[in-house]
Amino acid sequence: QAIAILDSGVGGLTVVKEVMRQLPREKIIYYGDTARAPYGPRSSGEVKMFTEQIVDYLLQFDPKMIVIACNTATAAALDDITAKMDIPVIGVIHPGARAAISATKTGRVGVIGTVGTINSGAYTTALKQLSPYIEVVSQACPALVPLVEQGMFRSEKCDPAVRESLNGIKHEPIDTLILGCTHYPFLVEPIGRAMGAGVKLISSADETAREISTILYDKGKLARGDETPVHQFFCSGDAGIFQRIAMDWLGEQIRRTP
Ligand code: DGN
Repeated sequence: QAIAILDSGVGGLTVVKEVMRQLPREKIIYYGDTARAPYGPRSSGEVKMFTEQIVDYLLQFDPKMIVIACNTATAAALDDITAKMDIPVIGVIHPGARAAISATKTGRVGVIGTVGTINSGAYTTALKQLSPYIEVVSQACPALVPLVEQGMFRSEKCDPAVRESLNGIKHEPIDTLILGCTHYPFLVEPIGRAMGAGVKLISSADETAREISTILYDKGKLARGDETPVHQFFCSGDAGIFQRIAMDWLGEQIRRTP
């Protein structure tokens, strides 16, 4: 049985990469809704509907758990989907919040994400549940996801756009910044250059992969055996650009099937 992972586009591949590293025996089935990305500016009702459609699609593969590797979809749909399913379903917001709490020394944490994620207040809620006195500043950065979906994340041309997006939060006295959108780890270098060395950047991917491992271990469902799994990737938009980005990011050959 596979782990099903979904996102609005290629962003969830940042979680896939970490799952492949931490759990190399696990088979992954990924769905990127590239035709309908970005989810960030959409209403939470619409994002919830899209997320439910993708989950329904993925259920045909009888996965052992579902990972909503999209912060916007986690904020809009995680609770409702979890309530309906009899397999474990996790999102990326709690893992990201946990990782930030363990990283911050000053208790001042920044969050960047899509308009949907930031407006939902989901990170502030998750952070304050874990540590009530934490100070949180957040900022939506809607210009960043399109750079990644267009495959432009390796280019230094990103720097001005990234710097401009971070202009507000850059002047806040934070020591930790949560990359609260699974697309942003693609831009970790330009984001690091824009924020400067004093700010730790937190991606939810590591902690999400650890949570997957813990859940599967507790359920006795970790993959055993020595076979290298064959992963499957689906996207709703242009398969060529998805394939190029996925091969670049994951460093693996991905073959297209009709
Ligand atoms: N990768 C998604 C997230 O983590 O919120 C959203 C990207 C988007 O669709 N704007």
